[in-house]
Amino acid sequence: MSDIETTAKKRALSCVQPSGILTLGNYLGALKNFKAMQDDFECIFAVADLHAITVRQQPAALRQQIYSTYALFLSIGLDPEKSILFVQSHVKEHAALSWLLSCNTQFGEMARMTQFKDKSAKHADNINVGLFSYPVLMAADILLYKPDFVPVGADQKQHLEIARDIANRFNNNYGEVFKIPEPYIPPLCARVMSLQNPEQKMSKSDENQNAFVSLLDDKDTIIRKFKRAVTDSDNKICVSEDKPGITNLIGIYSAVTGKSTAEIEAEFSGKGYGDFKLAVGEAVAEELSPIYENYNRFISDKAELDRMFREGAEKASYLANKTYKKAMKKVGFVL
Ligand code: AQP
Repeated sequence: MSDIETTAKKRALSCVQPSGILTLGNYLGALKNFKAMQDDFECIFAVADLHAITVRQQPAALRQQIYSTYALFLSIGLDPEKSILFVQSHVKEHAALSWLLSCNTQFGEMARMTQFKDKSAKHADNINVGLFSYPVLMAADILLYKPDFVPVGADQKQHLEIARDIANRFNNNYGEVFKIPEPYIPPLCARVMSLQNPEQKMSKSDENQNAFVSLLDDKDTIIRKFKRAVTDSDNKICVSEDKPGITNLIGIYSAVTGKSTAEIEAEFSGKGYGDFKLAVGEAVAEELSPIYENYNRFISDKAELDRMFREGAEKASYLANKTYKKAMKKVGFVL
């Protein structure tokens, strides 16, 4: 039996797509919390590579991004001794369970998903069936591991809801197989917006490199990107609905320094945007610099990463296979 099955801690699971180099948004909205969660939960973290191909990827770049996402997991402090860290495509049950669940999901449910609408508008030349049904694969990712909790940002609530709906329907039709997971909103969950369009979230696949800070940007690049961040022209540093750019920068500064909004507004009272942007850039660069150093160490040893991939996949497969087999049997397949 794997260690994870023998403890009384609640289980949490989360996946990150290797659809680019992870950003400050992924870090402040997800990874930083994952690190903290490892002590309180039995954690399972996956590099969701199957999801990445809903948008066209260059094969060489995808391969590199799978390694780099996993190396970034390790670099921020996710620990394969404490948590299961694995690559989704290495565990065949994800795609397999997704088929069973697809046959228990309604077309109309998928058509309502806002992410499908957003992504199909962005990639009008490639509105593929995978993009449409990707929440079903996400439901499989979750339900295979019977987690108690799934950490979610505001943008992902709808996907967890659909996973819960699908699980309930399956359990009602065939008998109890899946645990119904609850959302977990981490205490310090920041939503980071694009530096070029603060009405949109920061995304690693944004075509404008200045819109996001990558976890592998060097100090000068980080400071330059913050200098160029789109703001308004009234030069007052405060949180306000009509100042989305400055509000976003205050949120970022608060997340990396731990200072409250009121403290930040007081610190920069009477100062200009130039000073503030530089301070945000420097604080972010300082927060990310150890990650960058760790990353260089992990990424330079691919053989060790391959070994960790295998070990993670073995632990994940043990759990996934049990759930998958149970679901297959309930549906009537002969195993
Ligand atoms: N801007 C963000 N602010 C806060 N949290 C964010 N997350 C992503 N962007 C932000 C959180 O990061 C985790 C992993 O997300 P993902 O990479 O699997 O998918 P995503 O949300 O679609 O991220 P991207 O960067 O926007 O990817 P692309 O560009 O490929 O679509 C999730 O917990 C997410 O909430």
